[in-house]
Amino acid sequence: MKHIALITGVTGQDGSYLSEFLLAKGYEVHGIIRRSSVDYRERIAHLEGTPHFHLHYADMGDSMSLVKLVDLVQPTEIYNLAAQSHVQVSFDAPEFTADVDAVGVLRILEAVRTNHLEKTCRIYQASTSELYGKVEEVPQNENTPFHPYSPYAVAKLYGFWIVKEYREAYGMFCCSGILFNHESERRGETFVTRKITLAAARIAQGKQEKLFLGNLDSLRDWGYAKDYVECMWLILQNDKPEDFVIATGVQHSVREFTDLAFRHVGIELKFEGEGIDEKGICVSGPEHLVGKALVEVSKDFYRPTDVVNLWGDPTKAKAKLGWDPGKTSFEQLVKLMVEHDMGKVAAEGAAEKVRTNLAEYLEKGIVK
Ligand code: NAP
Ligand code: F7E
Repeated sequence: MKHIALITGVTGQDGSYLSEFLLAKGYEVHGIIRRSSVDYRERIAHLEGTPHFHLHYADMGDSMSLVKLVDLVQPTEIYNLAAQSHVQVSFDAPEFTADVDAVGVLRILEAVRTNHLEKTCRIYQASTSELYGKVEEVPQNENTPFHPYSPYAVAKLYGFWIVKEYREAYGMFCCSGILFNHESERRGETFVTRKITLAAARIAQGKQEKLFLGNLDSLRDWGYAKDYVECMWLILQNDKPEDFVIATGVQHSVREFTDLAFRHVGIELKFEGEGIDEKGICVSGPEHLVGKALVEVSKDFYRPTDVVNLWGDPTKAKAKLGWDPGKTSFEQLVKLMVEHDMGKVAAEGAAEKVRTNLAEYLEKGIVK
């Protein structure tokens, strides 16, 4: 049988890695892109023009475009990764987030039903550890109760339940991967890990003075995105449609991530003070930085409600899918991201001004 995948969110971090993974497996891969005033498809630029990789305009807010595309492509697998995926932004744009992250899932399911593909097309839904939100149990597994704690999480909860409903009502092979945070050198630059690794690289190279962060105590289970896309595929190859928690089973704080990232660029920090007054002071490193506060806390990066204790239990994925949650360690992840960003910052050259502006906007909290 010919394997044909349709990926929504193909231009995102996960979409780009998943495309590479499926192409290497011999799939024909189709991705959805949206029209934008700047043609910015950095993460998949290297794939464009390769055989079996096709891009189509559509939008998660436009049912008709999805119905027509599913008819054209006749996918055997759909990976629904498209989302407004930034939790803090979901407080500023809750209605858009609900439309794309909640109703968008329904639109994909209905596009499959409208084209009578419910018995031949398997669907993966990008669900999230944010469903656990104000956590009721640590660590979290497939049986932990949900307590969503942001407009993003509430929208994703609808996505989770509508997938379950269509599985039971229509016998469709549709499943949710409840993925904990996964990062990479392709991670969006306003998520905390990438913001830290880029800032550490810029500070080390004299291109940024300070890094402003929000809640340093927040705890996350961070994995490597490249390892996680394999699991999305494994979930669809399982004998029966089931939901899975995907996580490393190891937890660290934002402060620990920051400390380690700065160590990799040769800067040792000592954290002093509490809450909004906490600062990361350089205690060893380049002479001109020693004694300076390189990390400070800004209330601009605090959320109205924040999820602070995520820690996943990947036992089921390990046992049933044979997936290895320990493939890339936390230390390896931080190292590979920092090394990548040291190279990127060094190469910025002509683009430096634009990047510095973004760094400045991030510092001032204009861009979150
Ligand atoms: P990402 O880098 O932010 O990518 C999101 C993708 O969705 C982009 O391709 C974006 O397109 C697309 N998109 C947004 N709105 C759209 C719309 N209206 N129509 C069509 N496409 C739209 O996210 P990611 O980190 O790869 O995450 C992939 C999925 O997993 C998301 O659903 C996210 O919520 C979920 N998730 C992520 C994590 C994580 O830690 N990364 C954990 C759990 C779940 P543009 O490029 O045009 O903006
Ligand atoms: O925040 C804290 C922040 O924005 C992580 C998405 O992929 O993973 C991601 O959502 C933690 C939070 O990711 C800053 O308050 C401190 O507690 O990197 P983040 P997220 O909110 O966990 C889940 C699983 C998804 O599903 C989402 O799509 O870090 N934090 N200071 C900060 N966060 C940001 N962004 N910026 C800061 O300055």
